[in-house]
Amino acid sequence: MGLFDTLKQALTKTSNVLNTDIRDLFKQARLVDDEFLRELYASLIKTDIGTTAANAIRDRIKSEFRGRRIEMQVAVDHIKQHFRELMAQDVHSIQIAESGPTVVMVVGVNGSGKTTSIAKLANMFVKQGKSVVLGAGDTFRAAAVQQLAVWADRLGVEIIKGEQGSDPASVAHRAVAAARDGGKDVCIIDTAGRLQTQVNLMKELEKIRRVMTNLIPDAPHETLLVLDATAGQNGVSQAKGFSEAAGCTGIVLAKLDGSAKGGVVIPIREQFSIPVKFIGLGETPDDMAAFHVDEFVDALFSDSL
Ligand SMILES: Nc1nc2c(ncn2[C@@H]2O[C@H](COP(=O)(O)OP(=O)(O)O)[C@@H](O)[C@H]2O)c(=O)[nH]1
Ligand SMILES: [Mg+2]
Repeated sequence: MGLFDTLKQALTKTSNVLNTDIRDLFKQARLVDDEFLRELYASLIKTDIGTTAANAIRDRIKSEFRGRRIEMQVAVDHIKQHFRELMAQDVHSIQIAESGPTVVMVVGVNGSGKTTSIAKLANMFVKQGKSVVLGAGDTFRAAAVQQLAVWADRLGVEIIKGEQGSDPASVAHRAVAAARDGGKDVCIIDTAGRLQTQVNLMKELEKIRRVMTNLIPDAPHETLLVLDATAGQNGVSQAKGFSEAAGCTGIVLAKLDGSAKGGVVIPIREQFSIPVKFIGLGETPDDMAAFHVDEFVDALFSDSL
């Protein structure tokens, strides 16, 4: 299956909502009146694009077409164009270190998809011919270390672990040192889930960063915030505070395949100054794609093209 088909399949839940509603809206060419605009707004809102964006799209369709009959294809093309504008960003990959290993730290709340996303990133780097060291910095739960160890084994990459309950900063230190001293290309550090309100855990993140910087002055080169797309708009604003506090440089939007709320990319793009770098499309290491706005919008509306 090609990447676009994978993306399209992963976005089925969201695109079903959009396309079913849109097809229903346009059983025949529709007069753009208040009723039509209300229905359009309601279907947009279901995908979690947020009220600001849904209002903006409705108002633009209103000002362009009010009182006229509109064909579905014309309306879809306009809506897609609005989506593209609201999501607009360049494609971003991982920022690579100028010399020495690239250090990537992965943060977010519990269960958002951090460890799985690390397996996907490691897989991507291995396929690029790069050597990878993982740091099992979620020392809270033995199962978390085990989960990462299983991925490391399957992907054939090195892993640095600590005892359960040990200092995650010390694991991060050993992992970054192993990558530097072993001449590895990439070091990815897992962390325990946390909330911005957990002051000690936020201080712990700072400590993890500090030990990395002590070893490699410009590390971490990338701090990825993993967000769970099934949560939709809930939590986007809290995540923004977290992202700023943790110095995040990019977003991984995981679990898009399980979500009908794929429109959440819009409030994420509205509220975050950092780009969406990758999207999670399933549970295996291959189920990740770089985030391309045009491709994403095409996949969302693929059934009504
Ligand atoms: N369907 C789907 N499941 C995912 C994705 N990413 C993670 N998961 C699942 O979400 C659950 C939590 O993921 P995990 O990586 O352990 O989250 P963590 O607590 O943030 O490390 C696991 O069951 C993963 O298999 C994704 O992109 N799609
Ligand atoms: Mg984890």
